[in-house]
Amino acid sequence: ATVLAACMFGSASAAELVVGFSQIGSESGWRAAETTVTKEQAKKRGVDLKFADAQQKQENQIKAIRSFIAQGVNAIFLAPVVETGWDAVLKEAKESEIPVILLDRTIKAPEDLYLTAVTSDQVHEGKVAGDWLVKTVGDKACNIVELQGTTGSSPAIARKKGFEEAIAGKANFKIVRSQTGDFTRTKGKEVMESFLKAENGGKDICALYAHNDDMAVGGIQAIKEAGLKPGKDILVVSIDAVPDIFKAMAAGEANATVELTPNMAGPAFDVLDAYLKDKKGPPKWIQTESKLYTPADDPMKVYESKKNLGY
Ligand code: GYE
Repeated sequence: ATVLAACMFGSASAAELVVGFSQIGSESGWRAAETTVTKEQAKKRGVDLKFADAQQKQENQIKAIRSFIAQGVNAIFLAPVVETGWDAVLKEAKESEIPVILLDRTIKAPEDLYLTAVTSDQVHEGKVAGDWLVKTVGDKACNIVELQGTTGSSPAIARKKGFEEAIAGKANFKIVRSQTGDFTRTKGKEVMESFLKAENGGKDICALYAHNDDMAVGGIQAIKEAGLKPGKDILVVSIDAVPDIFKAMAAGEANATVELTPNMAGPAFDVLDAYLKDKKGPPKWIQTESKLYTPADDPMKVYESKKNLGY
C-alpha cells in the first residue's frame, strides 16, 4: 500500500544511483584506504555501490565490468590494474550507455571509452622523489636500487619516468638495479633481499627508491636483516604517505614520501552527479594533489592524522 501510495502521489524517493566499482585488490595500505573511502563516500551520498575485488587480475576486472553491465548499473568506477587491454569491454559499456570513471590509474584507450580519470600526476610524484634525493645527496656518488610498481601499470611507468627525469644528466646518480615488487610489502622485501646480495651486501647501495611505501617498508625490513641501517646507510624514498611510512620515519628508518590522497571517489562521484544532470563531458583528467613529507614534518603527528583518511 505504501509503495502504491508513494507511486500514486509521486513521493517515492529518487531511484538510488547504482555504481559498480571494479577495484584492483588490496595489495597495499593505500589501496585498502581507497576502498574504505569509496564505500564511505557511497554511503554518505546514498549510492548503492556494487564492489568487486579482482585480486590484481585484469581478467577478473573485465568479468566484473561485464557483470555490472548485465546488472544495468548507472555508472562504473574502474581502478585499472594495467594500462592496456580495456578497449573491448569498455566498448560494451559504451554501447550500454554506462559511463566509466577511472580511479587512481590511467589506461591506453580511445578517450571516448571513459568519462574521465581521477588520478594524481604520477610522473610528477617520481620527479619529486628524485629531486629530493638529488638535493639530499648532492654530488656524492649514489648507486640507487628501484622497486617498481606492478608491471604495465600507469603508476609504475610514470613514477619511473619522473624519477629518471630528476637524475638525468647527473653522472653521480645511477640506478644499478630495478625490478617490480608489485606494490606489495612481501615482494618488496624479497626483491630488496636480492638487490642487497647482488650489491656487496648492500654496502654499495646509497638509496632505495620504491614506487610505493608498502614496498619500501618491505625493503626496510630486508636492509635491517642484512645488518644495515635503513634511513642512514641506505636512504629510503617512496610514494603514497601511508601511516606506516611515518612510523618508519619517526624511527629514523625512512627519509621521504610523496603523498597522494586515497580519496579519488569523492571527486569521481561529484563529476558523475554533474554528468548525469547535464550530460556534458567533464575534463578527461581530474588531477589530485601530491605533497612531499620528510622527518621534519613531525611524522607521528601525520601518522595520527591519517586515521580519519580511510587508513
Ligand atoms: O601508489 C599503490 C597501489 O595506483 C596510485 O597502486 C595507485 C598505486 C599506489 O598499489 O600503493
